[in-house]
Amino acid sequence: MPPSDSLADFLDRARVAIDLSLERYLPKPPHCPAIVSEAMRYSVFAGGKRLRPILTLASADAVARVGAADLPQAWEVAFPAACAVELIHTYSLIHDDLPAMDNDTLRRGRPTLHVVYGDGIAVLAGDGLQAEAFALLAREPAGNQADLVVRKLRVIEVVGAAAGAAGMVGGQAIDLQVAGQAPGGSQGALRLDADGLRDMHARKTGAMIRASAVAGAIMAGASDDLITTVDRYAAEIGLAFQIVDDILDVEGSAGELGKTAGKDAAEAKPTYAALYGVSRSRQLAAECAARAHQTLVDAGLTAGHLGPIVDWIITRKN
Ligand code: GRG
Repeated sequence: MPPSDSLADFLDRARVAIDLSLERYLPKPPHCPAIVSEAMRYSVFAGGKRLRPILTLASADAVARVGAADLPQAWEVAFPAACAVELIHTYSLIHDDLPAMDNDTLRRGRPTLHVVYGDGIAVLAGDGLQAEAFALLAREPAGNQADLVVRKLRVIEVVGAAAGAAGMVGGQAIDLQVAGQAPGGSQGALRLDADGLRDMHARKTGAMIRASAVAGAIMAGASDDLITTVDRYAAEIGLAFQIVDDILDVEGSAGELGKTAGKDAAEAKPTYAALYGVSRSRQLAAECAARAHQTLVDAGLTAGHLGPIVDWIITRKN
């Protein structure tokens, strides 16, 4: 990426390249049954923002700009990880929309996958996307140089932990308990205070956002200190992302969001908007954004797109 490109240019180019690679990486007949290939593609190419893969690429790019790697090479080497985190994210949305979970019929502006293909194929498409993600992380970039293999293994560990029981799966389990859809303790549905809400979101949404950014830094060859910086930055934007998501659920329309609006309030879900009100929630998101920027400044990681991405997350409308 040329040093002068704007965030809008970066997002455009990244999205085109991500979509081309996702198409190439996803299996198709005769390697898999047509229905699995079609179902995976239905959700993967439904028009998501690509935030997580963009974070992977932007982290690799930022790390390269402070000299840890060659710029075009950093982008190339981080690409499979960028695509893998989007596959895992898409799987999580497919499963989240199932009747057994959030039971939603609209996602990314389209009927949800189970509405079109049925619950069974939706479960399998999600399972398949997750498995394909880890196969991709292990396979690419190809090569048996010790350094590359070590980076790939580290990314597999980071992404696996973020997607797993301590991360996204754990957060989703808490969400089910809160919704009264899983045993939540002696009192019925689990109730969350502010710390509990933060913890649930740190797992459910935050863990994969952190892993996406950290994966880019690792693949680009960042030092442990830089990886820690990227992780701290991503923890702040992960929380900001969730707070904004809660505000958008109150203020956005289904047309803008591409998903059902007003669902949190209708189901009396604990959200930042419900707990703090919209105005205080906006302040909290702005505080996260300020801390994310400061983290970059303190580590001298201000060149590139990580800073502008913070502002995109705060001002997004979908
Ligand atoms: C099923 C294990 C499992 C986990 C599901 C991510 C998730 C966990 C559920 C999604 C529920 C939800 C709407 C959470 C709010 C934040 C969020 C993850 C929104 C969707 O992410 P975006 O806005 O979506 O990045 P796009 O479609 O742009 O990729």
